[in-house]
Amino acid sequence: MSSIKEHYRIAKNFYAQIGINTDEAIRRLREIKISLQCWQGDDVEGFLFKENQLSGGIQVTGNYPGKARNAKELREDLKFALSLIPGNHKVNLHAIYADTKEKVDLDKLEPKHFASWVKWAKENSLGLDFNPTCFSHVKASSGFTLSSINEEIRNFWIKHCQASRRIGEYFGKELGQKSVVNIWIPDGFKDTPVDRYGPRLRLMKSLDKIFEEKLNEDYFCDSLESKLFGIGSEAYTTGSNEFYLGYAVKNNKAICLDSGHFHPTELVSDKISSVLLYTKELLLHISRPMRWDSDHVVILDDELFAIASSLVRNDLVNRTHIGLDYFDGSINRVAAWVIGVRSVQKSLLRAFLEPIDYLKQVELEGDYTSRLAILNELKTYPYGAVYDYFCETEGVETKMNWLEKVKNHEKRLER
Ligand code: RNT
Ligand code: ZN
Repeated sequence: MSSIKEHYRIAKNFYAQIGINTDEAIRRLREIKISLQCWQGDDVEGFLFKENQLSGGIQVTGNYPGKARNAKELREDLKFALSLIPGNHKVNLHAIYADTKEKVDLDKLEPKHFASWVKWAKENSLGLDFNPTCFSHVKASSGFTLSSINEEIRNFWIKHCQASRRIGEYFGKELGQKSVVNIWIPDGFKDTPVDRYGPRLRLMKSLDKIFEEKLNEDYFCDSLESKLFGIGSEAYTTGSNEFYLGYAVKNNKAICLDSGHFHPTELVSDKISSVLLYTKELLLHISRPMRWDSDHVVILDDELFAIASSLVRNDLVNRTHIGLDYFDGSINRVAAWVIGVRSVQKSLLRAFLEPIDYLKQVELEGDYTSRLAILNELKTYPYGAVYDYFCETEGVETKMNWLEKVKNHEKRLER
């Protein structure tokens, strides 16, 4: 028996003693798709406007060699990353990743400009999500897009977002699974504005126009992402949390919670159970903020465990789309994906391995001593052995063995 199997047998016993079936936990984990952000592969450059600087108050630092320079390389890298991750997943595209020889601006994008992505997704049994790119573009140079005072600018971005929804619908139809179309805009003021209401009123009206067109929502879902501040928009963002939460509840849209978009003491893990009381679906942008919305690679930290527990303990997994959102150019970019996705999977697995009904019961009885003691003991239960077994059964490298593959691949890479 391989040591992985042997360790699994022991772990299975550990969990059986607290009434948990590890096979069932693996089965549940296998069903969860995580959306890999394509933009980690090339430092949010995209293919449409290579000459444009990344703007919108987001930033990638680091110049690790080997970043993808075109669609072919980006797909190769994504495919390689996915080969080191167990399960079936999705890829999250931004509009600037359109794969076309045509010189096309964002307001004129059509599904056909993403046909090669769809073909590739089909070949690799992947889902696709989508985002309009409301930054890194001349028409976003004032720092305002959908809430701009300039009607022509607003209309350009409205058209871009309308086009994006059609692309999302096309993805869903072609791939037989829902595509999430997430709108995030960078709009905001560096210094304290006088009029805080006007820009929000304009954003509300822009969104109303974007969502006017009735498309088939079996294939896609609209989602709205708020942000507290960005670089250059420290004093005010038009798209605040309150703004989008109100809009989403009123108009039946999904909310996107990005773990880097709140005050450092405010936690997304505690927002999930409130948001999903009022919206039918949620998108998570799992990120790792360090002192600010720094978009570090997601790792197994307390907040990731708390997010996973929040989804699993409250039975909210089925209404949540899980995506990653970080971009680190200082380490191997394929490794960055692998570390993030495997971490999210492990956090979910640990949550699936909790005796939730029992914990809820002791809580109900007011036995907070047992709650604290058991939760703390569970932290050192052998869920890693269960994850390794999951990897092995899916034909994926276990433990840190995937790293050697990345290193070998890197040596051969001629970029
Ligand atoms: C920016 C938002 C947004 C972007 C991506 C590239 O702070 O998090 O989601 O990171 O769209
Ligand atoms: Zn985000």
